[in-house]
Amino acid sequence: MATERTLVLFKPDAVQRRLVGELYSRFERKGLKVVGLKLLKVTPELSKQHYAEHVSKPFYPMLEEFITSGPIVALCLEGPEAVSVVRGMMGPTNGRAAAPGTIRGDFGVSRQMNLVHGSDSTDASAREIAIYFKPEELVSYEPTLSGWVCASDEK
Ligand code: IDP
Ligand code: MG
Repeated sequence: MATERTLVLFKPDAVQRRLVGELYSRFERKGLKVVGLKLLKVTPELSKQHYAEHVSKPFYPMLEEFITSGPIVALCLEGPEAVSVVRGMMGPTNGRAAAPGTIRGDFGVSRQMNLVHGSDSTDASAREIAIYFKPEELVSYEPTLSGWVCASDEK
């Protein structure tokens, strides 16, 4: 089992709707370790870097307008298979199609304003974490409760 790091963003809609505490709490309760955390505003340049795969798509101008429209919270989360665990907690892109119990299913009805970003592969997470965090901004530590989160052969 691989311990992975993944990039999570609470998008401007999550911050403006005052859902940051709620969303942070979900990842905390899941047992994922927060190793990086910051509040920032995404610039158009940063948006193009992050969403490089989408820049040429018809929806990109609206996506850039949205993601740069207010502060976001960026997190680097760590845990066993963290990339797919987080994607599962988020639900599919469109909040209208996302199942109850997922973040997008519980809090949203939009395809664009879907509250969270999560890396979709370990290649993507490595690239995206480096966009949002300097190496020294990521904190290594052993949480006191880690022995109660999963067995030693799952770490
Ligand atoms: P994901 O966030 O579930 O990985 P992607 O397809 O990578 O979804 O799209 C990135 C983001 O772009 C989505 O989270 C959403 O905010 C926005 N987006 C995706 N598809 C559309 C669309 O068809 N119209 C408007 N916005 C979209
Ligand atoms: Mg994506």
